[in-house]
Amino acid sequence: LRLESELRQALGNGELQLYYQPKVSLRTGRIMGAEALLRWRHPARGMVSPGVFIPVAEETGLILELGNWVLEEACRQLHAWRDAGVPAPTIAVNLSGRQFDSQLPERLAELLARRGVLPEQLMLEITESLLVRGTENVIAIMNKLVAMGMALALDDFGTGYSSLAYLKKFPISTLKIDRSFVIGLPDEENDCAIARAIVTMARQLRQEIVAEGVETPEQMAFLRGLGCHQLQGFLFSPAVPAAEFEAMLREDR
Ligand code: G
Ligand code: G
Ligand code: NA
Ligand code: MN
Repeated sequence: LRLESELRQALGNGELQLYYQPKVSLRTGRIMGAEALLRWRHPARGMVSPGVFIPVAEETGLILELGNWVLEEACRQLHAWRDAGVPAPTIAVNLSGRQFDSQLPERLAELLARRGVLPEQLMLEITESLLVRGTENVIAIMNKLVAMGMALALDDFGTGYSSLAYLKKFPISTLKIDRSFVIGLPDEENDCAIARAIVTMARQLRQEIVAEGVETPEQMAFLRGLGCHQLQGFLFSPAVPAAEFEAMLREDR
């Protein structure tokens, strides 16, 4: 309960910040975009992990306000980068299932127009639980977002109850292989088999494939061998503040 009211205050206090973790092309080594990850700098507790406060926000419904703040902030940043002449990356924002209501497309259209951001610059990361819910309504919302020009990525792939068969049903263009399958590469046979199966089938379904949690050159080499497209992880960079990501972008171009 304390955390909830403190989080509510944090929203207005400027204690929240977006950090950016680069996604790197395996082919060119260049930065293709970044995932925006929430950080909460609490005045007394220090850095509170989203792993702690996102579940609280989801239970209390505060995730709607929090999610709107994240979308607003990502678009504000994209606009600021454009004004500063920084080559525009694609920023991926995590969406909770509860944010996925029928007003989402209109809200996003308004936000993009107000901030002067192209829909192609915003990617939305969703999780498998949304697909399992899989109602006609969810599909209709996804189709609208894609028709507007935004790309949808499926996060933490392989950890939930969906399967590769789901990918046919939903307009998803990017698949993110969960970190838990990347950890054991290339020594754990099971992880290798799972990663290989995901990449092989996803490539045939014309999906862009991003591997998460890449920490070692050996993992990178294995994923390259499989034909994975993009990598994200500590091997390249953790999530960093906007200014630091901007410096990485300038150096990259
Ligand atoms: O950034 P790590 O840095 O600790 O993130 C932990 C978890 O919190 C991840 O599962 C991540 O998807 C989630 N998360 C981080 N930022 C956001 C956000 O803006 N919205 C939602 N819904 N989840 C987020
Ligand atoms: O659930 P989601 O995939 O959105 O969360 C991403 C989480 O993974 C964040 O907590 C982020 O800080 C963390 N992360 C990103 N790259 C790495 C990595 O290379 N190794 C580890 N251990 N964690 C990572
Ligand atoms: Na994510
Ligand atoms: Mn993930």
